[in-house]
Amino acid sequence: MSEAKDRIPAFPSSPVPGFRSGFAVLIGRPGVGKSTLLNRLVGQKVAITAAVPQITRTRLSGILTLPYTQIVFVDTPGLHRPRHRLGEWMVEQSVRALRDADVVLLVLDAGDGVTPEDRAAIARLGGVRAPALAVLNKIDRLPPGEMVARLAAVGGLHAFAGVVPVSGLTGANLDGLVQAIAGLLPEGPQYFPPEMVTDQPEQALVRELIREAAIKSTREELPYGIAVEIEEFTRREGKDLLYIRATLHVERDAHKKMLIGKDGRMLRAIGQRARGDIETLLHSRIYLDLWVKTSKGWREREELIKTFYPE
Ligand SMILES: Nc1nc2c(ncn2[C@@H]2O[C@H](COP(=O)(O)OP(=O)(O)OP(=O)(O)O)[C@@H](O)[C@H]2O)c(=O)[nH]1
Ligand SMILES: [Mg+2]
Repeated sequence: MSEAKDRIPAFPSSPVPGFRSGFAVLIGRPGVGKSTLLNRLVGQKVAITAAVPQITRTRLSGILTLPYTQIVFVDTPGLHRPRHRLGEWMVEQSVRALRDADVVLLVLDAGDGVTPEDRAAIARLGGVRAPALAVLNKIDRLPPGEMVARLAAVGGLHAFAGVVPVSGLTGANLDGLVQAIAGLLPEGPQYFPPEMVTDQPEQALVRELIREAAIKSTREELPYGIAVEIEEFTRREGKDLLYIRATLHVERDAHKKMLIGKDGRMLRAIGQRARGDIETLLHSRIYLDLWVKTSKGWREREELIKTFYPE
């Protein structure tokens, strides 16, 4: 049993004999669709996604509880070659998650073929004891008739326990994926109550939804240099209103100007976009108070990374 599991008290219930449970860790190069898959598998948006790669920054879980299994999916930042301290920290998050895996899900993009970055991600499986499934995602992008050859090519890359074609976008064959994972998990208890969908506290989900709104509203290099810090999160009694004050940190003054926009238009648009998502998530009216601050070169600064992403 891994250390992580030793710390989690088993939920007091009596699952069926032969119940299987454990951690299924999603890894792969940035942008292959790990977070989209996670959201679809647990039926709720627990991770933010975007058309640009290197979006997920921390490990986070999405929990699927079925009558015969409980799978704790662990989403990770994409495995890539880091260019700054934040990137190194992100890759460390992925590598640490791999150590606790019961099953590894190595995700590939069927539309792209196998890239050198995919090969580098697969090479990371060398030291991992847990069985690995290759998950060939985005099969909706694959021309008809190419599936068999593609599955065979992927199967030849590593001693995978299986190769499973899916689409996180359309939901195709996700049942097949869940069955393949359950078949590789050890027998074990239900670690979490069935209604629990993620290990992230509300404030972390809100922080990410604000970051996603900022990413989707901006372009070029700006999305990568944004970090969100929640400064206040209070329920205004008697008003059915949650007051959230958050600061968007950027690396340069020029970026601060861009994020605020002419007459504050950009920041207002980000706020509107985020507010809708947060209200859906929390089923509550919110007042969102956004600020922008330059935190010079924060992606190279360990102390700031730790402040923005406390463990
Ligand atoms: N066509 C298609 N697009 C998909 C599918 N799954 C994900 N995408 C798209 O791929 C892009 C990246 O998806 P993410 O889920 O953010 O990818 P990721 O692997 O989590 O990326 P990082 O967090 O940056 O490592 C988004 O634009 C998704 O909409 C799929 O099955 N089919
Ligand atoms: Mg992601």
